[in-house]
Amino acid sequence: MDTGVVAEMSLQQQFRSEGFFVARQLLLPAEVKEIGDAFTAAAANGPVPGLSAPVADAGATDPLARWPRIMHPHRHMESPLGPLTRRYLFDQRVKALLWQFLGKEAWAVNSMFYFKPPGARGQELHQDNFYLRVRPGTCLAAWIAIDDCDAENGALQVVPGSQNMQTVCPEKADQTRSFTAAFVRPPAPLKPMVVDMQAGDALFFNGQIIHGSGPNTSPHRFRRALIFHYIPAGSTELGEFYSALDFSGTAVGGIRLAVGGGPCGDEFAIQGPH
Ligand SMILES: O=C(O)CCC(=O)C(=O)O
Repeated sequence: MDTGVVAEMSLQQQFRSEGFFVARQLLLPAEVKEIGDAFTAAAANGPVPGLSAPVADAGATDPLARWPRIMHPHRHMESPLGPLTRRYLFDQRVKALLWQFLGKEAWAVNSMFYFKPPGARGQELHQDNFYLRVRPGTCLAAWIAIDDCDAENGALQVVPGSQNMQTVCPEKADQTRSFTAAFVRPPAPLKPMVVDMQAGDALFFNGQIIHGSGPNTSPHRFRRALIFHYIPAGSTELGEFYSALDFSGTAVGGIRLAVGGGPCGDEFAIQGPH
């Protein structure tokens, strides 16, 4: 067996056993800058009509009222953000890693951009497949850091050991710390771990692992991230709000609508099905 095959097998085994993997410097600095500049310019005058998802409970002084997340930019080919997002959603480097993690092709189902400005609330611990409802198996996220991130500016956290948990019904989150309402309490003795990342790093994680982020407590630093969700090719069920594209950008038909899906992370004033 040649060493390349050994390396690939160990990456798949590592992802399957740990449920997450950080691909350091997956994107080049110029690519990160292009993405960050494009989304920031699009929102230069405030939320982008049709793309930004207003945070329902954000008062006028909440930084998320000014910088809400952008949902599904890949669907908006009328905006410069559409083609740009698709370029990275279907990027060959991402595709190659997904193939190694899944052992098969992936289909893309979601894209989001988070600005997370200074003072913004985070997104409490949750499991993605609670929202995406993929069957059989689960979904997979690619979370690409557009700024360096750490505990101060609200980096992503994962709970090692939770990667094979069933999807559980969440408790209520602390609304002063999280703009989304669900909280999945890690079972003892598991604890969240902050994943320090540099701009251009990509964190891949499965849809069962508990993850989320704390508030951005930094006075000046944004914590921007481009986030994609994928499902294994051949998935037969997917929640509402999502639709699948293969890596050529062609819509995949025949996937049943799962019961109880919704946007990833219901907000406080929008009550989800649970
Ligand atoms: O970026 C964040 O703060 C949270 C993102 C997240 O949890 C997700 O995309 O599922």
